[in-house]
Parts: sequence; C-alpha cells; structure tokens
Amino acid sequence: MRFGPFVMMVVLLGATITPRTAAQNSADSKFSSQTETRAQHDQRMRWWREARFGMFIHWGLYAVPAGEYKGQRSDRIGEWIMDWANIPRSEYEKFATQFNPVSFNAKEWVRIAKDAGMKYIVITSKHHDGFSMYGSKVSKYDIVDATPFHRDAIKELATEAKRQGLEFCFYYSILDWHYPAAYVDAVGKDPTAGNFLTKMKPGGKEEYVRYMKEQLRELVSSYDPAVLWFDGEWQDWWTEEDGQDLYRFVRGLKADIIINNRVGKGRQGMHGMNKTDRIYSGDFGTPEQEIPANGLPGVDWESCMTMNTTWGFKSYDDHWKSPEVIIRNLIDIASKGGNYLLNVGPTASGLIPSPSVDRLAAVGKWMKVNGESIYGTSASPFATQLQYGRATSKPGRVYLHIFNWPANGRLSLHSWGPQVKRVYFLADKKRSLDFQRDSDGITLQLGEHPLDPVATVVVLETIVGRHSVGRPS
Ligand code: FHN
Repeated sequence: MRFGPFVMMVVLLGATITPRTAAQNSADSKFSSQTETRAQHDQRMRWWREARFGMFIHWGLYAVPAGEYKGQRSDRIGEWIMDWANIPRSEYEKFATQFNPVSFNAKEWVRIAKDAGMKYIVITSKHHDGFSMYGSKVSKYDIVDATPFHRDAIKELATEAKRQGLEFCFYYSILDWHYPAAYVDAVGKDPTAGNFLTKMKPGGKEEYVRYMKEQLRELVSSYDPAVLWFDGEWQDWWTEEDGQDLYRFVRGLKADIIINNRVGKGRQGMHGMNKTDRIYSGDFGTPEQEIPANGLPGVDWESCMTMNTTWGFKSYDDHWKSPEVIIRNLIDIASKGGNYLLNVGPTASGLIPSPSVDRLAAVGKWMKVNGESIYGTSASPFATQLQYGRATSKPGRVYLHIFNWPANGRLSLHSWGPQVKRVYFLADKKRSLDFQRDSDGITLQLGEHPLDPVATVVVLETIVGRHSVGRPS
C-alpha cells in the first residue's frame, strides 16, 4: 500500500504502520492527483516502482570548463561553476560556442544504461545555468541555436531510449541563473553570476513561470517524458502553491506522467522526504547522496547519487565509488522499498567517463544474474536490519542478499514461521540447498564460500500466506 511522500510522516511518528484515514486518502487523491483514485495512482506508479534502477545524466555547458575557470578549481560540484567561480552570465554564455560533442552517440549511452540493468533515464533538459540541452522554440540559449553542434542530442536520446525499451525522463531546474528577470543580491557576487538564491525583478516571476510552462509544454509534447524531475525549488520566490499549480499543469499535459516532490516546497533538504506539517505536491520523495536508515512502508522514494563527488563532469574528480559500494547501495535501497537513480556526468565531447562506464558494466554483470531479486520487489519482510546483508521480497519468495558470509557457511534465522519449501542460490537455481528446521527457526547450509563476494543471493521459497517473519540471527 503506497501513496506518495505524505504517508511517510505517519510511519515515522507512529513507528508502527497506521492504516490511512479516509480523510488522508481523499486528501491525497484530491491533492496530488486531482481526481485520481488509489488504483489509478498505483497504476500510474507501477512501472516506476518495478523499475527500481535508473540513470541520472547531468550534461550541459558546465562540461566545457569541467571544473576549472581561469585556473581556479574547487572541490564543489562541477555544474555549479557559474556560482563558485562567480562567472557573469555574459562570460558563461561563451561556453556555448565551445560546446561541440562530436563523440555523442545516443545508441551507446542507452546501451550502457541498459546493460547496467537500468530501466529509465533522467537527463538534464535545463539545469540551474538556464541552458536548454534540447531544441527549444522559446529560447535561443539552447543546444541547437547557440552551439556549433546544432543537433538536438536529447531528441536522439529520447528516440533511442524508446527503441531500446527504456523510459525517458527529464530533469528541469526551477532555479534559472540565465533568466533576465533573475538576479543575485549577494556580497562579492556578480548580480548575473550563479548563486544558491536568486531574486526576481518586479513582475519577473510571473513572466518566468509563463516561460517555464512554455518550455514544459514543448518538452512534454515533443519528447513524451515519463517522469518530470524538478529541482532548484528552494528559491524564496517559489511557493508550495506554485508547486501545486505546476504539478497540475504538467499532469494536464500528460495524465500518466510522474512528478517528483521537488516541484513544491515539501522536501527536507538532502533527506529528500516531505515535511509533515501539510500535504505537499509530488509523487515521490528524493533523498540525495543518502539512503534512508530504514524502510519507509507505503512511501515512494528514489535516492539519487553520484558515482564520484560531482553531478556535472569535472576533469579532476576521481573520487570514484567502488562497484561493490554501488551494487550494495542498489540492494540496500531496494531492501527499503526505494529506487536508485545513479548519475553520470558526460564530457563536453559527448563521452560518458570510462570510470563510470566500467562501474556500470560491473553492476550490469551482477544484475544479469540477480536482477530478479531487485526488479518488482518489495522491501525486506524482516522487522530489523540483517547483520549479514539485506533482503527483498515478492509473494512466496524472500531474497537474502549475503554481504558477510557466515564463518561456518551456516545461516540461522530464528523463529522462522512460514513453511519454507525450497532454498537455492539465484545464480544456481537448479541446485537446492539443505536446510534444517528446529523449534527455534531455520538453518541454511550455504557452504563455505560465497558465489559472489559482493552479494550472493539466496532464495527462500515459502508457502504464500504463511509469512510471520521472526527475528533474523
Ligand atoms: O543543485 C542541484 C545539483 O546541481 C544536482 O542537480 C542535484 C541532483 O539531485 N540537485 C541539486 C542539489 O540538491
């Protein structure tokens, strides 16, 4: 049972799953989806919930300086260079004349995502720098009009994603450092540079909202995205009411589109889930660079994360996560009922950095064998965290993801209620594993060595309906 970020508040406060009141259901359906019934909501969210794993792509003009401006470097994120290098708008615009990604190959990008086991792609149609990475009719500051490349790379990517069976989605920034009515009022900052907060000249906000809606109309009608992933909503001039209005506007353009909670003002910083003082707009929570400590029953959420420490390409950021960490993050997130949106930051020449490609290939190798234990699963049925790893579930199946192999190859689960009819490795389905039942629970004979040191998946086939899960060992 799931109903968007609002639910989470109930769970955390109550520490037990309290059934939803009629008021909550109607409030939810009335708010985030106008007249959407719960069944319609579940239908709209179904592909996304089952997908579990997507590629985030931060690509834009910031890939040209690649984290360096006039010899100045920073350990801050690359796509914010217009801010931390205090680059005036007129200077930053010049990067467009140097943006010519001749090595861009949509087929290759989508193949890399697909082979990693990813089911959807979310690409930056416009980031905070205000540059449109698609052929916009309402802005000349875009990849077709303002760069020597003149090709609509996003059109090619959308077409290829659909051809290879991946859902295509857009990131869109509400914060726009390039919009004429926006300006910066901060000590030591050029008023047209980037900045965490911007202000709007009188009448500028209404004008900008019209501009945004025109861009969103052309994005939805020309590229048919499955998700709108908003960001940059923390501006003082942007309100929850604006978020509700934009949510309704976008759902009006495409009824079954999914919209994250950064359309409104609900998000609690990097924690990403909504505050609890009222109902907020959006269909799912967005933790950033973090994974919730515990599962959030009934809540749709997606954790977005970098593979190094920047979203946009930086030539000198080599703080790469290991494939093991990335795979275990995916498992950890799925075991808590969430999605994993893993980022790549392509270069200005149009290549996904090889350390990213290598890591995605390693994830893909694991997913090829173990994808069944991730896609379409629900959160762990165990009430507490497992010492030796994580668990995901489906009706009649529990998937144990073993990170720490038990010394003697024997794994005990105390007071294991349901009838286990078979135990086997997902990587070796034909060979049944021995297990003993005793008064206290069940003990699995796993053998001395893991099949995969990163995570070996053990499947417990249970008789559906007999599922009183006890304390794990
Ligand atoms: O400022 C952005 C940042 O550049 C990046 O896009 C991330 C991705 O979720 N979101 C914002 C920071 O919260």
